[in-house]
Amino acid sequence: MKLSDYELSQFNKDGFIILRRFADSQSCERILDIAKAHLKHKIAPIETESEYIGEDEDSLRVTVRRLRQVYDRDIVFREWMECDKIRPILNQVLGDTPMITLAHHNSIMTKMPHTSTQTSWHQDIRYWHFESDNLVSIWLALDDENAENGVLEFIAGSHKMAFGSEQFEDKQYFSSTHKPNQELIESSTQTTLQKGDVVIFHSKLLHRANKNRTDKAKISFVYTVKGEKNLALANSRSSSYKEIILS
Ligand SMILES: O=C(O)CCC(=O)C(=O)O
Repeated sequence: MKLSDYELSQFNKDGFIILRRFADSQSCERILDIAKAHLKHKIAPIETESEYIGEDEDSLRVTVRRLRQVYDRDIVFREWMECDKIRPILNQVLGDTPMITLAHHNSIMTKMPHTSTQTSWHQDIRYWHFESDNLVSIWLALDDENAENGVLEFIAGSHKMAFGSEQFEDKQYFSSTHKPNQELIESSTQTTLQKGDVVIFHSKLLHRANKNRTDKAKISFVYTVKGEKNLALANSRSSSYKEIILS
């Protein structure tokens, strides 16, 4: 499967593209079953909400924000990340042979009802260390995602914009109180995803997500690929994990 010239130009312009019903329902269910078992037992390595927001949390009521390092957890996760169907599309958007980097997004991402927090505007590349920004993340909706349960929101075209350091606050979040940012934020797009939809988005694209205001956990899969020629910088976190070529 490949993107049409129009779809590719839309990706290049907007910095993201949605592939509707890309994964079948059975594959989503298989991933969900394993993910739920790992979430239930809080199997390490995990990121918790308290780590993420920098607050203490009652250890008995830890909210898992993401299961990390899923590639090495189960064949079901690996099969999704290495699936043949998406490789030609990744090749097109990267203009290079895709290579999975296990250092960063390699996760089952959760939004637990009420206890998960919102994620503020940010670019994923802020803590990543590569020679260039030629990386994309692949988000798979394992169930429906919408405004109520904290679907991703994007600022289309922001992957091509140059920003000054004054536009960011602590932890390199794009400030929503800085006046010149506000017009851009108002132009943001909120997606609606159904089970099996995939979003591919650029590592510099500004995005955010709300809390989950429903009573059901939202569980998604996200992993990152880079162009093969885009090398991770030596002695950084980005270079300290395995990479898998998707030729
Ligand atoms: O689901 C969310 O809260 C967004 C996650 C996200 O953007 C990230 O971890 O980079």
